[in-house]
Amino acid sequence: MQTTITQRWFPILGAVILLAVLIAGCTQSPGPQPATTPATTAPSPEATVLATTVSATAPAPQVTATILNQSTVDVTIKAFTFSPQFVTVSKGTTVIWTNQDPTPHQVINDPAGFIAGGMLFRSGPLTTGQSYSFTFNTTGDFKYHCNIHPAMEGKVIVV
Ligand SMILES: [Cu+2]
Repeated sequence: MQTTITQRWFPILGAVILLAVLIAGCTQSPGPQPATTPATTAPSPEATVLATTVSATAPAPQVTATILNQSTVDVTIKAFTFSPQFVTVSKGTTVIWTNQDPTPHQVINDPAGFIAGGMLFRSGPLTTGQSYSFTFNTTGDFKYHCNIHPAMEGKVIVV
C-alpha cells in the first residue's frame, strides 16, 4: 500500500518540480532587463572611483607650464590641485584662478611672498565657478597655497 502511495506522489512531485523550474525560468528572464538599467547607472560610481584614484595620485606629478607674453593666464583649481601647479609668466601678466571644485578654495601667497610688509595676493574663499585674478608686476617666484587646504600648493614664476 505504502509503495503505491509514494508511486502516486511521484508524478505530483514531478509536476511541482517542473512548475518550480518554469517559475524560476520566468523570474530569470525579467532579471536581465533591470540588470541593464543598473548597468547604465553603474559606470558613474565607477567613474567617481576612478576620479578619486586620479586625485589621490594627482598631487605627485607636478605640472609645469610656461605661458609668456599673454595678458592673462588661467590656473584651474580642480580635484584639490592647481593646474598648472607651476606656471611661468611674463611680467605684467594677470593670473586668473578659477575654482572648478564643489568645495571652496582660497588662493593665498606664502609668507615668503610678502612684500613691503603686506600680503601680495590673497583671494576670498572661492566657491564653484568663482575666479580670482592678480596682476604680477614684479619678477620673481611667488609661491602660494590654499588657505583652506594648506597641502594645496602652487607657484607663479614671473620673468
Ligand atoms: Cu582648497
